[in-house]
Amino acid sequence: MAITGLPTTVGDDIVTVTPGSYHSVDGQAGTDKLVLNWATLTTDVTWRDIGYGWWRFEDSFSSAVDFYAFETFDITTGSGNDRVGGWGGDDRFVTGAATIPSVAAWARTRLTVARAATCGP
Ligand SMILES: [Ca+2]
Repeated sequence: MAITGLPTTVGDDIVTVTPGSYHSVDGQAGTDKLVLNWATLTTDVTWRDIGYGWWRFEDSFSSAVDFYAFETFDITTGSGNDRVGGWGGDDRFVTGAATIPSVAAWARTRLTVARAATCGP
């Protein structure tokens, strides 16, 4: 299944996304976690602000998720040159080659980088 954890509620939700599909999900109220199990991807995963409080993780090829009102992230990406982030919550990132923005903002982040990592703006 490409996405699990739906429908979201006003309580705490965990939504998990796997590769090969596009989804749009609103976490609603509560403390919600978005899980990306994208370890098999060989493409570059990025994230960006798409407006009105919505953000998107995508690989610009086969997989994307638009999300709103998620507080924490558990992100696993593949062998691409990925650039991902969160809000400084209790997140987990497992990447291949990674660029991790803003070191100071990551004091509470548990970071696991499988191979090369670069810290920068
Ligand atoms: Ca929720």
